[in-house]
Amino acid sequence: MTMVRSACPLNCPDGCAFLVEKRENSLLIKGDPANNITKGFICSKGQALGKRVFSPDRLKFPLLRQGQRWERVSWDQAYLLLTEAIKKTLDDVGPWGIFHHYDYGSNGVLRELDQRFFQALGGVTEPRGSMCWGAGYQAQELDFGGVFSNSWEDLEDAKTIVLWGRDPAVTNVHLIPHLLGAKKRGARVLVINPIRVKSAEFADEYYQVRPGTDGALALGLSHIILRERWQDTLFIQNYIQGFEGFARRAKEFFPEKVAAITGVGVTQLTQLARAVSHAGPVSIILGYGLQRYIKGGNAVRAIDGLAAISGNIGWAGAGVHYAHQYHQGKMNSVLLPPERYRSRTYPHPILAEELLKADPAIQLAVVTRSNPLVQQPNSQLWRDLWRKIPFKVVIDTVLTETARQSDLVLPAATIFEEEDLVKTSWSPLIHYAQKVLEPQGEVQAEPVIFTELAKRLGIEKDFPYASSREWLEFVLQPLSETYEISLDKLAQGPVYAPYIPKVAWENKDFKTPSGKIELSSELDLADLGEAVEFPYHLLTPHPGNAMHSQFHQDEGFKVFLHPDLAEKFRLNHGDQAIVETAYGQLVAAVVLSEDIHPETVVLPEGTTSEGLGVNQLILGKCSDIGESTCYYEMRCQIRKWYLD
Ligand SMILES: Nc1nc2c(c(=O)[nH]1)N[C@H]1C(S)=C(S)[C@@H](COP(=O)(O)OP(=O)(O)OC[C@H]3O[C@@H](n4cnc5c(=O)[nH]c(N)nc54)[C@H](O)[C@@H]3O)O[C@H]1N2
Ligand SMILES: Nc1nc2c(c(=O)[nH]1)N[C@H]1C(S)=C(S)[C@@H](COP(=O)(O)OP(=O)(O)OC[C@H]3O[C@@H](n4cnc5c(=O)[nH]c(N)nc54)[C@H](O)[C@@H]3O)O[C@H]1N2
Ligand code: SF4
Ligand SMILES: [Mo]
Repeated sequence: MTMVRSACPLNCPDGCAFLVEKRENSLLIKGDPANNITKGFICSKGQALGKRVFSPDRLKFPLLRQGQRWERVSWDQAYLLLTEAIKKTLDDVGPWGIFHHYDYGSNGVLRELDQRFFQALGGVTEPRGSMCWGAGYQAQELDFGGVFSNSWEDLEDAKTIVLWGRDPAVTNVHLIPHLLGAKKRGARVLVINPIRVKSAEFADEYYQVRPGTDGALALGLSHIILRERWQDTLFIQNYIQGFEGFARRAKEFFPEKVAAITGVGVTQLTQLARAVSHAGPVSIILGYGLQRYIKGGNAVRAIDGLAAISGNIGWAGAGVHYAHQYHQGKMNSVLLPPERYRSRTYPHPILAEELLKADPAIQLAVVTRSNPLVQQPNSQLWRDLWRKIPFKVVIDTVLTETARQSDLVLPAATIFEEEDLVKTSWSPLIHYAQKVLEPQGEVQAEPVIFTELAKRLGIEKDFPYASSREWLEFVLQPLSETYEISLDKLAQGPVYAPYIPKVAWENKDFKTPSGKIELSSELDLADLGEAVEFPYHLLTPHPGNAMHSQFHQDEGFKVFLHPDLAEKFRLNHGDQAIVETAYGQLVAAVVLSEDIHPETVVLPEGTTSEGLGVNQLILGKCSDIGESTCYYEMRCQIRKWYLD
């Protein structure tokens, strides 16, 4: 049987190398055993992608809503309906009357042609900021002038590895062999998380921090390091701007005060400060969880500062690993240059609220590679918005909840039905995902959909390529000219991008205005205050066997509670509990776990088969930096559900 090379398109840091075998009515997907990162292993979500191609949920034909039911329509009818809606909106109020919502439901580079299409219309209404990582991302841009991390193999040079708000055993499994490799070579792994997460099983130390207090923790550790003169003075002199201000701020964070804020005891704080300053090189692997708070950007800046004053930036085995942007500018982008269009943008966290009062009002919404009615905060407001917008169109591979509430649904090809390139912001690999099988039913590849729409609207000159192959050659052109990385070469297997160094910032050429690491003196950190009505922190982290709303949790919601907290409310394992916030409530089955912080309620995100998600509990709020969504800045109350 022939195996075709492909790659995982899911929004996951690992970007696995797939070998795919086409069978009758199924695809067998294996991790490439020869690939140094994938190492022959893929997770259940990757395996499920093969089943999804043929699943009964799969969208195969364009569908038009007719009252309460869906009617199958031809592509010609679908294109006509959508282009008429676009033309009418352009005539009535101009391009800002069109709303385009997209996120990263697929890592394929040609999936970004959706944005190009709306840019070619002159720029429509779209989100800005982030549903995901924006606060930390922009924090690192302020501190270092860019977001870069040492390579995965480099972890084996680390002596201490801090998994700070990240649980690679769930969200980044291919990092685990590198962590275990480092351990074998004598490194110690420390975990800082309000939950004793799965990765804590192989860690040497676990620090249970109160949610939202990592900034205070980092400044408290900096306080001890500076008080004990454990800092790296030479590194500070040469490479840091703003050290005095940072030190002044850290001085306010006495260990006793920090212990009260974070819940991490003074002895543990000293132990941690000693590890960061004495047991280097230290690699801090940051998750995105700790920046999903109102002061999340400043928290990441405080952690960057801690790493910097202890001299842990720019060396083998060191660094604050958040993500990497090495691919940026290396390939041709399918987006149009910014001077070609003028969009109207609103921040992700308050998008629904802003769109409800936008002038001109939204007449047409188009959703691609995302499921905002489930994944955005303020679910109820999104439903209000959806009812108000006259015509809504979704392009997806399955009938999502957003699609179910829309008017026209266009079926998109999966990664296996049309070729694409895949890269991620963690992995160093560039993959060529080749076509494995003909599209199911009448599904169309997105390059075809947007080219057809462009032709019908007279903007075809911005869609000059006749096939995905030609688009991919355009994207790869700089790489094939400089490094001979062509599609033919990638067809032999993924390539380790030659421009990605092992060590980030090795030359200490920080891209900030001063050329140095720029620390802030005004770090504005969380003030937890008293929350009487809703006393518990509500965390809605990523689910183990699902990717956000993809791959349903048929058994319904589960809420994880510390037994001490459960006892207060006479809740036992398996009971139904009502989780209530200032925004909404839902019912979930109780799971008791000693691993959870006792003041914290954990309700992993995902969706039920009815299309409900945890964001019916979450109010959208903007982070301090980066206009990111503060999903975890939420308090709740719990009680028993007595009705059976
Ligand atoms: N299985 C699975 N894997 C995924 C995804 C998925 O949905 N499912 N999603 C992918 C995507 S889009 C992303 S962005 C990444 C995200 O990957 P991660 O950043 O690793 O995952 P998250 O679930 O977002 O949250 C990370 C961790 O933050 C912790 N946390 C929450 N609040 C705090 C806090 O205040 N302080 C500290 N120190 N820790 C805190 C949570 O307990 C959780 O363990 O995962 C990717 N991988
Ligand atoms: N409460 C809470 N909410 C959260 C988070 C949290 O931790 N807690 N995490 C946030 C984070 S980190 C993220 S990244 C967002 C994710 O938000 P979304 O990206 O909206 O989440 P998904 O459920 O993964 O939806 C992606 C959609 O893309 C579709 N898709 C897949 N491939 C293709 C393709 O090739 N073409 C097209 N057109 N569609 C495709 C999938 O079928 C799916 O419906 O959610 C955020 N929401
Ligand atoms: S979701 Fe991540 S770990 Fe799973 S197969 Fe895809 S890239 Fe690999
Ligand atoms: Mo994300």
